[in-house]
Amino acid sequence: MTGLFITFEGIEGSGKTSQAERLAGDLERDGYDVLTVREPGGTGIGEAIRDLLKNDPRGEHLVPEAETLLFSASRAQLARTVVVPALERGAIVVCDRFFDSTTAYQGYGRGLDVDAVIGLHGFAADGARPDITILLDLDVEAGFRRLGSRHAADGTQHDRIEREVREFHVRTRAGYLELARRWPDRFRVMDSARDADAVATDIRRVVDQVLEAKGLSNDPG
Ligand code: T5A
Repeated sequence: MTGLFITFEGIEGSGKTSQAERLAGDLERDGYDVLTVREPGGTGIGEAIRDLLKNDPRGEHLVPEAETLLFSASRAQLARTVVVPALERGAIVVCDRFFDSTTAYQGYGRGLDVDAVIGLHGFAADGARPDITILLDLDVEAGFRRLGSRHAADGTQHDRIEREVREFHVRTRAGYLELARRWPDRFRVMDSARDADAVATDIRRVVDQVLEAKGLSNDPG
């Protein structure tokens, strides 16, 4: 696959959506062919699964294994119909969460066998593997303070996973950091407690290095 696959990961409120949108906008302005997607979702089927996983009362009865497979099912649809075709045409794909979310949340957070969860990813993702994964690391309390402000501003409520106990989110954060240690070439850990502009500058620097290394940079300088 000739394009560049960038994923954003982190706990609730760590700033993935804001930073993914910002990076995609900056790259588009610089003339790159960019596609932004999110997980779960990004396709009609994926968005239906997203609703079931986040907001549908029937989701309250999901067992962890079924939850894992539903996230993987959304990914299977997104990878084959959107991500892989875009990478094959040479685009930059910016994805707000991908398979590392399943390892962190369902593996470490729920306590499933981590290597069994990782074993699902190749099949679900059709072999798509991020070139670079930006892990926005943030303290759980700080993430929930940000989410609280956003929910107060837009009148929304915590979804099913946001309502999980604090320890679940602490395990998930620690799991992400473990994954970053396991795949240091792919992960870049950013301190997301900082000002959003500072985080965005660091992200762009990292992405420019990867574009350069893959021979995809359109910067003549
Ligand atoms: N999930 C997902 C799994 O359990 N397994 C899986 O395999 C997958 C794929 C998805 C849920 O599903 C779970 C994880 C999630 O619980 P979602 O709505 O996509 O649900 O949830 P999140 O991805 O967590 O999105 P959030 O919107 O909750 O958080 P973000 O994207 O990390 O944060 P963002 O950018 O929306 O920012 C939150 C607030 O903080 C502010 C923003 O303006 C916003 O108000 N903010 C900052 N404030 C100060 N300083 C900064 N640096 C800031 N950056 C952002």
